[in-house]
Amino acid sequence: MYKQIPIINIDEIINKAFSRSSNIVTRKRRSRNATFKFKEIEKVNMSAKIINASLYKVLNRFPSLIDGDPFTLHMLDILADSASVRKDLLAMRRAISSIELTRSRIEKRMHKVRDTDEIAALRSEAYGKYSSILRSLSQNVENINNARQHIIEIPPITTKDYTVVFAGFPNVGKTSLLSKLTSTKPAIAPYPFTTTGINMGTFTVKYQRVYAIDTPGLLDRPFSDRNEVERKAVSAIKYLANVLVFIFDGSVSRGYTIEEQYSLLEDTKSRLQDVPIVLVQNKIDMESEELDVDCRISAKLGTGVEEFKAYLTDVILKDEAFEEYSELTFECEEESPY
Ligand SMILES: Nc1nc2c(ncn2[C@@H]2O[C@H](COP(=O)(O)OP(=O)(O)O)[C@@H](O)[C@H]2O)c(=O)[nH]1
Ligand SMILES: [Mg+2]
Repeated sequence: MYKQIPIINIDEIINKAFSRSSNIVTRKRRSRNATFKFKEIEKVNMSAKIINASLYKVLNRFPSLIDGDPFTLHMLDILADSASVRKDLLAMRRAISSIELTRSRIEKRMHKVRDTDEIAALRSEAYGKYSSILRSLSQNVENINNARQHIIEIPPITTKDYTVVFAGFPNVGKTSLLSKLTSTKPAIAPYPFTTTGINMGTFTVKYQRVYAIDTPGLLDRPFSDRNEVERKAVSAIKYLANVLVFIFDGSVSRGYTIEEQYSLLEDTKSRLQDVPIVLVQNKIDMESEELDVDCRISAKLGTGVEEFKAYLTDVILKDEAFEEYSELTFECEEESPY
């Protein structure tokens, strides 16, 4: 989602601005001096325009640090020093204003001058000032480029997306069930804290897109066993989760005791905001202990999967947050039926 943020290269911006503006053509017939003056003024204007457009391209594609998405901002806070990124972006805005101010002042002076040498000198003064304004940004640019590296790793999902989060110990069948639930093959989205990324699929409830995510290595372990980075990664998921699907394995082959699994459930619940929870017992095709849950399934054989989908859909439809979300997205559905 943020991949379109360009990498800033000051030399490139300067070269582009000055070389393109040197190709100005004019068809209007003027005296030689007037043509010269016209072109020099155009160079001053056009190069400023090119420079500022390049800077705006970065600013506009950066997540807004004022009213941006809470999940994205939380991620940015974890991954980079967002307070300093804010300052760097502000410095860029100031540079844009300085360039524009310089341009308008020098343009005015150029209009008053006739002597071609003086005009050329003013044009070169403008170029010099533009360059030095840009060069004074070099530290900010370096910081912004570094922050960009982190930002492009943020999964393309936001707080506004209604999201079902899968949790449970490793091997209980989270990924198996996720792929049964979603209409599209789950994609692996990058998640900077895990080497594996997160599994992300979508399905539809009442014409609305719902995301389902499985976070390998994160919501599958007691919180106390997690390192600092993983804790932060979990804290970011809090902003996404609308429903928690917790999967138990009660089969004889289970790697964890039932008590451990309930304790992980409590642990996971306490890390998320107050969201509806669906308890699922998987692997009932194997000899297993019957647990007190909402759905008993075999993701492998498909037993109970349709019932699980119906149950989950019902939970989602009863969720006030989903109603609000539907109202929010109703007008901006991407796929038009026409
Ligand atoms: N017998 C049986 N095996 C299952 C079932 N669901 C998943 N598995 C197997 O359990 C293993 C772990 O499943 P996976 O979905 O990767 O678990 P995750 O680690 O929680 O994502 C895989 O070998 C699956 O084939 C089930 O309902 N019955
Ligand atoms: Mg998995």
